[in-house]
Amino acid sequence: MKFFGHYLSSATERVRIGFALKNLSYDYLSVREIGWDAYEKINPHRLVPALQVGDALIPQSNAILHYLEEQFPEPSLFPEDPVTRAQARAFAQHIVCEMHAVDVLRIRKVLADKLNVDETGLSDWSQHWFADGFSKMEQTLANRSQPYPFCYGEQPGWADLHLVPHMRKAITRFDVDVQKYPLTNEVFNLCVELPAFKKAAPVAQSDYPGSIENPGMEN
Ligand SMILES: N[C@@H](CCC(=O)N[C@@H](CS)C(=O)NCC(=O)O)C(=O)O
Repeated sequence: MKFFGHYLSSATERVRIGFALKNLSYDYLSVREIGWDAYEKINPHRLVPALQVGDALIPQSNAILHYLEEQFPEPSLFPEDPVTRAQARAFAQHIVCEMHAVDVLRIRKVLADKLNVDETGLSDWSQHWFADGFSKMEQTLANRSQPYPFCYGEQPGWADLHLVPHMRKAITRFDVDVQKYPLTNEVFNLCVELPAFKKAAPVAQSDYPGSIENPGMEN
Protein backbone atom coordinates (compact mmCIF):
# COMPACT_ATOMS: atom_id res chain seq x y z
CA MET A 1 0.00 0.00 0.00
CA LYS A 2 1.30 3.45 -0.96
CA PHE A 3 0.27 6.14 1.49
CA PHE A 4 0.50 9.79 0.45
CA GLY A 5 0.74 12.32 3.25
CA HIS A 6 2.54 15.20 4.90
CA TYR A 7 4.29 15.05 8.26
CA LEU A 8 2.31 18.02 9.64
CA SER A 9 -1.12 17.15 8.28
CA SER A 10 -3.52 16.21 11.05
CA ALA A 11 -5.70 14.24 8.61
CA THR A 12 -2.60 12.24 7.60
CA GLU A 13 -1.69 11.71 11.24
CA ARG A 14 -5.12 10.17 11.96
CA VAL A 15 -4.42 7.45 9.41
CA ARG A 16 -0.82 6.97 10.59
CA ILE A 17 -2.21 6.27 14.07
CA GLY A 18 -4.72 3.83 12.54
CA PHE A 19 -1.88 2.01 10.73
CA ALA A 20 0.16 1.89 13.94
CA LEU A 21 -2.70 0.68 16.16
CA LYS A 22 -3.30 -2.11 13.66
CA ASN A 23 0.41 -2.77 13.32
CA LEU A 24 0.31 -2.39 9.53
CA SER A 25 3.19 -1.33 7.33
CA TYR A 26 2.98 0.90 4.25
CA ASP A 27 5.12 2.85 1.81
CA TYR A 28 5.02 6.49 2.84
CA LEU A 29 5.20 9.07 0.05
CA SER A 30 5.44 12.64 1.24
CA VAL A 31 3.84 15.44 -0.71
CA ARG A 32 6.69 17.65 0.59
CA GLU A 33 9.02 15.52 -1.49
CA ILE A 34 6.78 14.80 -4.49
CA GLY A 35 5.52 18.41 -4.72
CA TRP A 36 1.87 19.51 -4.65
CA ASP A 37 1.59 19.95 -8.44
CA ALA A 38 2.80 16.42 -9.11
CA TYR A 39 0.54 15.13 -6.35
CA GLU A 40 -2.48 16.83 -7.93
CA LYS A 41 -2.04 14.52 -10.93
CA ILE A 42 -2.39 11.57 -8.54
CA ASN A 43 -5.16 13.06 -6.37
CA PRO A 44 -7.10 15.80 -8.20
CA HIS A 45 -8.55 16.97 -4.86
CA ARG A 46 -5.00 18.08 -3.92
CA LEU A 47 -5.55 17.07 -0.31
CA VAL A 48 -3.62 14.66 1.88
CA PRO A 49 -3.88 11.88 2.83
CA ALA A 50 -4.62 9.35 0.08
CA LEU A 51 -4.03 5.63 -0.07
CA GLN A 52 -3.16 3.77 -3.25
CA VAL A 53 -4.23 0.14 -3.37
CA GLY A 54 -3.14 -1.44 -6.64
CA ASP A 55 -4.24 1.04 -9.29
CA ALA A 56 -7.01 2.52 -7.15
CA LEU A 57 -6.69 5.71 -5.14
CA ILE A 58 -8.66 6.22 -1.92
CA PRO A 59 -8.76 9.87 -0.80
CA GLN A 60 -10.20 11.16 2.52
CA SER A 61 -8.85 9.98 5.88
CA ASN A 62 -12.25 8.66 6.96
CA ALA A 63 -12.61 6.44 3.87
CA ILE A 64 -9.02 5.17 4.28
CA LEU A 65 -9.56 4.34 7.95
CA HIS A 66 -12.79 2.48 7.15
CA TYR A 67 -10.96 0.56 4.43
CA LEU A 68 -8.24 -0.45 6.91
CA GLU A 69 -10.86 -1.46 9.47
CA GLU A 70 -12.67 -3.65 6.92
CA GLN A 71 -9.55 -5.24 5.46
CA PHE A 72 -7.70 -5.67 8.75
CA PRO A 73 -10.45 -5.99 11.38
CA GLU A 74 -8.17 -6.98 14.28
CA PRO A 75 -7.59 -5.14 16.50
CA SER A 76 -10.74 -3.14 15.86
CA LEU A 77 -10.65 0.62 16.19
CA PHE A 78 -14.24 0.62 17.41
CA PRO A 79 -15.92 -0.12 20.74
CA GLU A 80 -18.08 -3.27 20.73
CA ASP A 81 -21.29 -1.75 22.02
CA PRO A 82 -23.27 -0.26 19.07
CA VAL A 83 -24.28 2.92 20.91
CA THR A 84 -20.76 3.57 22.18
CA ARG A 85 -19.46 2.82 18.68
CA ALA A 86 -21.84 5.42 17.24
CA GLN A 87 -20.71 7.90 19.88
CA ALA A 88 -17.06 7.31 18.94
CA ARG A 89 -17.96 7.99 15.30
CA ALA A 90 -19.86 11.14 16.27
CA PHE A 91 -16.90 12.38 18.34
CA ALA A 92 -14.60 11.91 15.36
CA GLN A 93 -17.07 13.49 12.96
CA HIS A 94 -17.27 16.55 15.21
CA ILE A 95 -13.51 17.04 14.82
CA VAL A 96 -13.46 16.36 11.08
CA CYS A 97 -16.51 18.40 10.05
CA GLU A 98 -17.09 21.03 12.71
CA MET A 99 -13.48 21.86 13.55
CA HIS A 100 -10.89 20.77 10.98
CA ALA A 101 -12.98 21.69 7.91
CA VAL A 102 -13.44 25.30 8.98
CA ASP A 103 -9.85 25.93 10.00
CA VAL A 104 -7.70 24.03 7.52
CA LEU A 105 -5.03 25.87 5.53
CA ARG A 106 -7.09 26.45 2.38
CA ILE A 107 -9.83 28.17 4.43
CA ARG A 108 -7.32 30.45 6.16
CA LYS A 109 -5.75 31.20 2.77
CA VAL A 110 -9.09 32.37 1.33
CA LEU A 111 -9.68 34.49 4.42
CA ALA A 112 -6.23 36.07 4.06
CA ASP A 113 -5.83 36.31 0.29
CA LYS A 114 -9.37 36.93 -0.95
CA LEU A 115 -11.12 38.54 1.98
CA ASN A 116 -8.08 40.49 3.23
CA VAL A 117 -8.37 39.21 6.79
CA ASP A 118 -5.25 40.29 8.70
CA GLU A 119 -3.14 38.30 11.20
CA THR A 120 -5.35 39.30 14.15
CA GLY A 121 -8.49 38.32 12.27
CA LEU A 122 -6.99 34.97 11.26
CA SER A 123 -5.97 34.25 14.82
CA ASP A 124 -9.45 35.22 16.11
CA TRP A 125 -10.99 32.87 13.55
CA SER A 126 -8.82 29.91 14.59
CA GLN A 127 -9.18 30.56 18.32
CA HIS A 128 -12.96 30.86 17.97
CA TRP A 129 -13.30 27.44 16.32
CA PHE A 130 -10.83 25.74 18.66
CA ALA A 131 -12.70 27.10 21.71
CA ASP A 132 -16.09 26.20 20.26
CA GLY A 133 -14.99 22.69 19.27
CA PHE A 134 -12.97 21.80 22.37
CA SER A 135 -15.62 23.03 24.81
CA LYS A 136 -18.23 20.83 23.07
CA MET A 137 -15.81 17.90 23.10
CA GLU A 138 -15.19 18.38 26.82
CA GLN A 139 -18.94 18.37 27.47
CA THR A 140 -19.33 15.21 25.38
CA LEU A 141 -16.64 13.41 27.40
CA ALA A 142 -18.22 14.59 30.67
CA ASN A 143 -21.55 13.06 29.54
CA ARG A 144 -20.14 9.58 28.78
CA SER A 145 -21.85 6.63 30.44
CA GLN A 146 -18.51 5.59 32.01
CA PRO A 147 -15.29 7.48 32.80
CA TYR A 148 -13.12 5.50 30.35
CA PRO A 149 -9.38 6.27 30.33
CA PHE A 150 -9.55 6.82 26.56
CA CYS A 151 -12.44 8.54 24.78
CA TYR A 152 -14.69 5.50 24.53
CA GLY A 153 -12.91 2.54 26.04
CA GLU A 154 -10.04 0.92 27.87
CA GLN A 155 -7.99 0.99 24.65
CA PRO A 156 -7.42 3.88 22.24
CA GLY A 157 -9.42 3.80 19.01
CA TRP A 158 -11.45 5.75 16.47
CA ALA A 159 -12.25 8.80 18.61
CA ASP A 160 -8.75 9.05 20.09
CA LEU A 161 -6.97 8.88 16.74
CA HIS A 162 -9.04 11.88 15.65
CA LEU A 163 -8.57 13.77 18.90
CA VAL A 164 -4.79 13.59 19.19
CA PRO A 165 -3.73 15.18 15.86
CA HIS A 166 -6.21 18.02 16.25
CA MET A 167 -5.22 18.73 19.83
CA ARG A 168 -1.53 18.49 18.94
CA LYS A 169 -2.09 21.06 16.18
CA ALA A 170 -3.96 23.34 18.61
CA ILE A 171 -1.19 23.18 21.23
CA THR A 172 1.95 23.28 19.10
CA ARG A 173 0.87 25.59 16.29
CA PHE A 174 -1.95 27.74 17.66
CA ASP A 175 -0.98 28.05 21.32
CA VAL A 176 -4.43 26.97 22.54
CA ASP A 177 -4.68 26.69 26.33
CA VAL A 178 -5.95 23.12 26.57
CA GLN A 179 -5.85 23.12 30.40
CA LYS A 180 -9.38 24.53 30.08
CA TYR A 181 -10.49 21.12 28.83
CA PRO A 182 -9.24 18.73 31.53
CA LEU A 183 -10.97 15.53 30.40
CA THR A 184 -9.93 16.00 26.78
CA ASN A 185 -6.41 16.92 27.85
CA GLU A 186 -6.19 13.82 30.05
CA VAL A 187 -7.00 11.52 27.11
CA PHE A 188 -4.50 13.40 24.93
CA ASN A 189 -1.72 13.06 27.52
CA LEU A 190 -2.40 9.35 27.93
CA CYS A 191 -2.40 8.71 24.18
CA VAL A 192 0.77 10.61 23.28
CA GLU A 193 2.85 8.39 25.56
CA LEU A 194 1.80 5.23 23.69
CA PRO A 195 4.12 3.75 21.02
CA ALA A 196 1.48 3.87 18.23
CA PHE A 197 0.89 7.58 18.77
CA LYS A 198 4.62 8.31 19.07
CA LYS A 199 5.27 6.48 15.80
CA ALA A 200 2.58 8.55 14.06
CA ALA A 201 3.67 11.94 15.44
CA PRO A 202 4.86 14.64 12.99
CA VAL A 203 8.39 14.70 14.44
CA ALA A 204 8.81 10.95 13.84
CA GLN A 205 8.15 11.17 10.09
CA SER A 206 10.79 10.87 7.37
CA ASP A 207 9.66 14.22 5.86
CA TYR A 208 9.89 16.17 9.15
CA PRO A 209 12.30 19.00 8.32
CA GLY A 210 13.65 19.41 11.88
CA SER A 211 11.40 22.29 12.88
CA ILE A 212 8.08 23.80 11.87
CA GLU A 213 9.00 27.00 10.09
CA ASN A 214 5.61 28.63 9.57
CA PRO A 215 3.26 26.88 11.97
CA GLY A 216 0.14 28.94 11.17
CA MET A 217 0.32 28.56 7.42
CA GLU A 218 1.48 24.99 6.91
CA ASN A 219 -1.35 22.58 6.29
N1 LIG B 1 -11.57 15.74 4.91
C1 LIG B 1 -10.23 15.51 4.44
C2 LIG B 1 -9.39 16.71 4.77
C3 LIG B 1 -8.05 16.63 4.10
C4 LIG B 1 -7.28 17.91 4.31
O1 LIG B 1 -7.85 19.00 4.44
N2 LIG B 1 -5.96 17.76 4.36
C5 LIG B 1 -5.14 18.93 4.54
C6 LIG B 1 -3.97 18.60 5.44
S1 LIG B 1 -4.53 18.23 7.08
C7 LIG B 1 -4.61 19.38 3.21
O2 LIG B 1 -4.34 18.59 2.33
N3 LIG B 1 -4.47 20.69 3.08
C8 LIG B 1 -4.07 21.33 1.89
C9 LIG B 1 -4.88 22.55 1.65
O3 LIG B 1 -5.71 22.88 2.48
O4 LIG B 1 -4.68 23.15 0.61
C10 LIG B 1 -9.66 14.23 5.10
O5 LIG B 1 -10.09 13.92 6.20
O6 LIG B 1 -8.83 13.56 4.50
